[in-house]
Amino acid sequence: MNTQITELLGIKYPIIQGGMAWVADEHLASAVSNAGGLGLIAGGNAPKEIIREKIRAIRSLTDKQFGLNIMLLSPSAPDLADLVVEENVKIVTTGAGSPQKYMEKWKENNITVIPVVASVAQAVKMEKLGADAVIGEGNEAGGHIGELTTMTLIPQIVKAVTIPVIAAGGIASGEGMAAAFMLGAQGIQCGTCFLASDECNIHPKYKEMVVKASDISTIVTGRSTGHPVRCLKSPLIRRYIALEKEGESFETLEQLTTGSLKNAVTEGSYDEGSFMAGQIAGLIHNIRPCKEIIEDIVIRTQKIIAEKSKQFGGGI
Ligand code: TUI
Repeated sequence: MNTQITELLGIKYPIIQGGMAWVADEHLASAVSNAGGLGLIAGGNAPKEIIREKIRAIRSLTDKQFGLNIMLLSPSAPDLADLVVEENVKIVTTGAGSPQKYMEKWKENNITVIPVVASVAQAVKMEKLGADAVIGEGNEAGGHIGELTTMTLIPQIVKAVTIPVIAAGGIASGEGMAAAFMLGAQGIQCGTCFLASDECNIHPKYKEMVVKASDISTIVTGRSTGHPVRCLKSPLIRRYIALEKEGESFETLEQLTTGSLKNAVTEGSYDEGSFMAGQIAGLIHNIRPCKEIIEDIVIRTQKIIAEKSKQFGGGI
């Protein structure tokens, strides 16, 4: 399955693991990379030295390519931007903002930069700044999201830029990957399906919530504050939504969710956790090794593309 993304990144399958803060450590990232995808360590809000250790640790777990995801809203972002250069990390993805001020330094150091974007304007801006590819993330995704769906965002970005586009948001199967290719993407990024993997070190309660989720199990908080975040429904999230409807202040709402992602990941705290996950959680029913998750997606994609081209391919 060769595409511009497998070529660019030197990987077997064009499947990138999402940069999930608190979740994506060296164990998950190395499992994805060893299975032929691109694993990423998430910087999140972690201090530089903690991430340095994770980068050094992953090198003993895989000899394949891996990357670091930098969440640009984080106070650690400037430190982590330096760290990738210091530790010779060759691939960076960014989220939740523009990496403009780091681009020159990264490009000077031959780092492949792939920003996550949620609109055409952001994608065009990233191409101008020298990004090597962009990840277009639709609002089916978990965590911090934009306005558009994957179905509408991807073809519009593909039309507007010449760099390769990776589709994210709502993809966890061959059907989803095949659809992404049809929309013009050269690869996919998946987060939610890797939450339900053996190698993911989140609390078992979090995995159970993903596996038991249905199509309507997620909800978006923070639309009123301008920080929309998609999570599985839980007591904390219901409290948040109720307060948001009452017009509660930005500060109170922010305070309510401070530390809540950590609560979900490390404690599995049903009452106080933000269990970020995408709308595709309803399709995920088992906890499996990353290798099986990835190979299933690839084989299914190949099978259905072959079937559909037989069905629709000839006779025009
Ligand atoms: O970043 C994500 N998803 C995330 S980050 C995160 S940690 C967090 N926790 C609590 C509150 C907020 C964040 C959880 N999930 N996805 C990538 C993504 N990036 N989605 C949307 C964007 C984005 C948004 C605005 C990218 C760029 C942008 O603006 C660029 C510009 O030009 O200003």
